[in-house]
Amino acid sequence: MDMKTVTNASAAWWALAAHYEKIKDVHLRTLFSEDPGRAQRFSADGAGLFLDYSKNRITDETLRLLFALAESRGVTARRDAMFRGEKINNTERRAVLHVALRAPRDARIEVDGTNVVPDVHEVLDRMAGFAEQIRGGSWTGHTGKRIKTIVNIGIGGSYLGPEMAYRALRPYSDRGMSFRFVANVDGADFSEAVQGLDAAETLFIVSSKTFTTLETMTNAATARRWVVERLGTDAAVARHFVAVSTNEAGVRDFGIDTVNMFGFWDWVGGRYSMDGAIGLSTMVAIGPEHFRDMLAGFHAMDEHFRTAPAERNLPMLLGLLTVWYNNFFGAQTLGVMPYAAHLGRFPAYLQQLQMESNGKHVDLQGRPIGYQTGPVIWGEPGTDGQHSFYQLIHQGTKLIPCDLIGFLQPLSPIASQHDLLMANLFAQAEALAFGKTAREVAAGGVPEWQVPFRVFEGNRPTNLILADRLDPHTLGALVALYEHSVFTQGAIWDIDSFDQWGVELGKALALRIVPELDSRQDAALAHDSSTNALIDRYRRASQARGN
Ligand code: G6Q
Repeated sequence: MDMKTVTNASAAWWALAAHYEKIKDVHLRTLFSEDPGRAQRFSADGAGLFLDYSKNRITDETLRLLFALAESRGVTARRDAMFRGEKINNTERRAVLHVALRAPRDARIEVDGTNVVPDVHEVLDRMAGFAEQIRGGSWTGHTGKRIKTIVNIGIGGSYLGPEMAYRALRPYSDRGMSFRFVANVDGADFSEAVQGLDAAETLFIVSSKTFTTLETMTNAATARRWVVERLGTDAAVARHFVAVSTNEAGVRDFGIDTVNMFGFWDWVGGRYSMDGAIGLSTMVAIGPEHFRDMLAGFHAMDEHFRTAPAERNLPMLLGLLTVWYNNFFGAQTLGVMPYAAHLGRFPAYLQQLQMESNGKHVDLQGRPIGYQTGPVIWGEPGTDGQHSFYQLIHQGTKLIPCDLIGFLQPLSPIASQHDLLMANLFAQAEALAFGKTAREVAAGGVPEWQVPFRVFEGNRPTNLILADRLDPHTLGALVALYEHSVFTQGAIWDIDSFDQWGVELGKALALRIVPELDSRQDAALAHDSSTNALIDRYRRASQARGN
């Protein structure tokens, strides 16, 4: 617990710290045996998702104190300010309105006195028109062939959401088409993505909010050369490239007709943008109708977050539980394990959403913070993780709260395996919570000397999130659940969850070193001795390979 260094902690914070001292050694076994109504009381529904949070190390008193903390930190007031379009992204002086991307046509959300909802729907309608042309075959490539493959070029927020959503919703996608993603500036990423493709049937979506990002611009230029070399003319670019961006001039300079540009706005952060134009590849894959179902799922969770009382408010509960473990139990990480192969990239998506948003060291006034902010997020699909790192969660020395996500209905035609998948999910949550005592182990006939190795302490907290099936609506609700959980955490910690100065730094740093890597350069290097030596070693290797 890092309370000792908290300088501006409220009474609510200190009350939680005192409560932690009382509860820290209480076992979930005791909490369950003393309270038969626990599972029912500590569960809630919203936007088609069911959350069982009873296997957390909490009591009614914990919740009461966490809600008091939220109240004292003004979480609901800040939430309402976000929905009203106020400029709550303090350091960039911007509104934070990803909720407007999924607002219904007749909603009204103003930024600087202008209702932004009609603009959102104008872009969505244009995206739908484009998606239909591609899917229906009326948009053809330069040689008149139908487009069969879409390659999304983008990185960070312009990549992780589209790739995650495509994988998650593949069963709803047009199986006659393929979708590939290029993010890394490593040329291998591009080469692999275009392996075996016919340029005449390939369309690139260059996705970049700024249209200046080094990786994306480099890959886009490579793609352009790849198309022009194969189709023999610059004129091919018009039929094989479209752009998603806020930078019209940049798109035009690249040679893409701005008729084929799909815009968004500075009030949409990159990691909050998969439900707008950045989701163009998703819309082409699953079609406009399914995309609208996904937006409806997002919106349903927005409404739930906006209106449900704290004790039934899923994002609020998830956010507060994260704070509980992060700041009072000293948990450094949070595991997210989807029991669904289609959600293979969901942990990576959440990693950016959470860690870029809440990995901050100063408060909204720029003052250093004396408490822990965002945890490390990580995870892999169950059941795969069970055969690798779950060991440490069960029997290691660290406390790792986990969110386990499952679906009642299978998506796969091999439905018979679904029982096995779900049995694993329920069994893991049970084992993590209740463990196995020495007496239970010994009763199984285990030799005495082996007993300590086979004891499971238990008391490992989990949230269990269940939905009927993984479909577009559910995915939208699930992503919005985490967006608003992140929001809740950020409001408690009094940080700006919507800037990303750490990313901006990375964008600038490499540019200084690029020219220094040229092996013909022999100008003295002015970095530290380690960086100088590394650059020098690279130059020599380049010389050796004749570059
Ligand atoms: C997201 C971040 C970051 C961003 C990428 C790509 O919130 O700002 O991940 O999405 O750096 O930026 P562009 O879309 O401008 O290329």
